Order: sequence, then C-alpha cells, then structure tokens
Amino acid sequence: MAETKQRRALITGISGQDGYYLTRFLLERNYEIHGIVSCRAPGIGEAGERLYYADLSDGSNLGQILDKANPDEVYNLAAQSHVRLSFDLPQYTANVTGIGVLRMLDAIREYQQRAGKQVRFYQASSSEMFGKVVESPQTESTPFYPRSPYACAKVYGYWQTINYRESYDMFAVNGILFNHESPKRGEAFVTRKISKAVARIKLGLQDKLSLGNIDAQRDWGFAGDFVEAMWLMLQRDVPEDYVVATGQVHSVRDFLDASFGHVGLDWADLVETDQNMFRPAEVDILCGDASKAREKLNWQPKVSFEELARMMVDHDLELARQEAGQ
Ligand code: F7E
Repeated sequence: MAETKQRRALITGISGQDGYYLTRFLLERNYEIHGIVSCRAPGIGEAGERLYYADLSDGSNLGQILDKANPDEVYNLAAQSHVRLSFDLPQYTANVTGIGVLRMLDAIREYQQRAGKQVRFYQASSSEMFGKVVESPQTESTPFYPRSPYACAKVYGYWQTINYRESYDMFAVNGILFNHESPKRGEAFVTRKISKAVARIKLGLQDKLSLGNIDAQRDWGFAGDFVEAMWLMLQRDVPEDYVVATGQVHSVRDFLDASFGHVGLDWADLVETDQNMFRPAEVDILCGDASKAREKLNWQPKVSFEELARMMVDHDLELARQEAGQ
C-alpha cells in the first residue's frame, strides 16, 4: 500500500486559543505542525510543534520560516485581536491585524515560486467586520460596516486575501468566524473574564466583577468546534469564503446567568458596570447564518451555549482551587 505523505501546517498565532485547538486537531490527522510565536523563544512546543519567532508587524523573516517549514497549509491566526484595545492602539492594530495579512500573502506568493508548489492559505476573518449590521442574520454576502480599528483592519485583510486569490490564482480563503470561546480564551475577553470571576468569587478569592456593556449580544460557539471548519475549508477543491457560527444569539447577561447559575450564585449583587469598559463605538448584536458551511463543508457546531459556560467555569474552578491552595 502506498504511504501517504505527511502534510505540514504552519500556524501563525499558535500560542493563542485557536492555535491550541487547531494544533491538536491537526496532530490527530497526522500533520507535522510548525508555528509562529511573537513572544517567546523558538524551539519545540508542548505538543511537539516546531516554533519560530516572528511578528506580523515585520515581514523580514517570513520567507525563511516558510522555507524551513515547507508547509502545505498556512493558517493565519495571528492578530492584535482585542477590540477594546484596538481603540487605544489603532496604528499597531492596523499594522499587525491588517497589513500583517498582506505580508504573509506576499511571503507565500514568493515561496510558492521558489518551492514550485501551491500552498493553501486560511485567513482568520471576523464577524466584527459586520459591525453595525445591515441585515440579520449575517451571511457571506452581507455588506461590512466595521465599528473599530480592529474590524477595519480585518476588513483590509479579508479583501487582500480575495485579491491574492483572484490576482495570483492562490488557494486563499476567509473563514468569517463569529465569537468562539473555551477554557483557553484570553482573560481579557468577556466570557473568560466572567468564568474566571465566577470561580474566584465562589472560592472567596474575589468580591465583585466589573464589566462594560452587558446588553451586548453575540453568537457564541466553542473554539474546539470552530477550528474544524478552518481545516475543512482548505480541503475543498475550490477556494471560497465561509461564515462559521452557531446561529444562536445570547447577551452578556445570559452568559452571566449561565455561569453564575452553574455554581448556585445570583450575579445581581456581584456585578457592577464600569463606564471605562464601554467602547467608543459598540457592536450591539451579531448573529451568523452558517448554512453554506453546513451544506458545503458538512460542518456544524456540537457544544451548546450552556455547555460552553459550564465547561469554562469548571476549568476556572480548578484553577481557583489551586490558587486557594485547596
Ligand atoms: O466582547 C462586551 C463587549 O471582548 C464581547 C474577539 O475575539 O470576537 C471577539 O470580539 C462583548 C462586547 O469579544 C466587557 O463590549 C461587556 O460587546 O469578548 P469580547 P468581541 O469584542 O465580540 C470577535 C469575533 C473577534 O474577532 C475578536 O478578535 O462583551 N463586554 N463587558 C465586555 N467585553 C470585554 N472584553 N470586557 C468586559 O468587561
């Protein structure tokens, strides 16, 4: 029987939440994993992935990394991804989250010529591009109305991905992913901020939780489900863009109910709102229609909103117990 060649994937932003889940998903499919990290020394990661030091704000070594990694697939997950912070660091965000995509696409185009092979490129596009939504639910054909420097940068990266696909015949796709969370979510994002606080309040390590706009509504899914859709997009014959979402909308209040409720606490007296945490322009509500992903990729989410909240709180309870020395 002919042996199938082991495929190689290069993941930017591999140290983030999606990098964690995607690495494990691809390892199960026998990929060799190479990852780009921006804040620690290169070497071997905990799952055996090979790591390189680079930053999408500086394209100088991307070509060398591509030569070493020799990838069949590149997943561009790196970004300054915090929406609130992008108002404080708009130029940095435009550089990394926007022009960083262009740097990667250019490096891949040149690498393809050097190596004489085609690379499949995934761009982590975002539901934030829909911003002040012009229709609901949002599909692949819904016009964008970005409401933050982050979202503007993502729109730029989205169009460059399409531009390189159409100009240079590259296999480059956008996954337009709605919010996706997990126990690996960064602590500055609202779901993880809440699950961590629930656990610490429950164990007496914290008294209160300060939040911004708790009326905001999002379509929240589980990151472990969403990385599968990224991979499926790159396995198709034709490169196309896809919305990835659950189609279910919940408010921050709903997440408070589910997560505080899970440990038997009422959040009403424990949560306060802080005007400093409101954004200069807010995205009030997002709801995705993932019909195309369902039909063409045969993809669907598995973890429900309530399961997600419980999973995150249970994980943070374990961390809080360690912190409390229990
Ligand atoms: O905010 C509100 C906040 O920061 C969700 C990123 O991964 O998903 C994420 O962007 C909502 C917003 O996520 C707090 O105003 C209230 O309306 O968890 P978040 P995000 O801004 O939706 C998209 C798809 C991305 O692409 C982004 O990279 O919650 N909110 N109080 C708060 N948000 C935060 N962070 N902290 C609060 O205290």
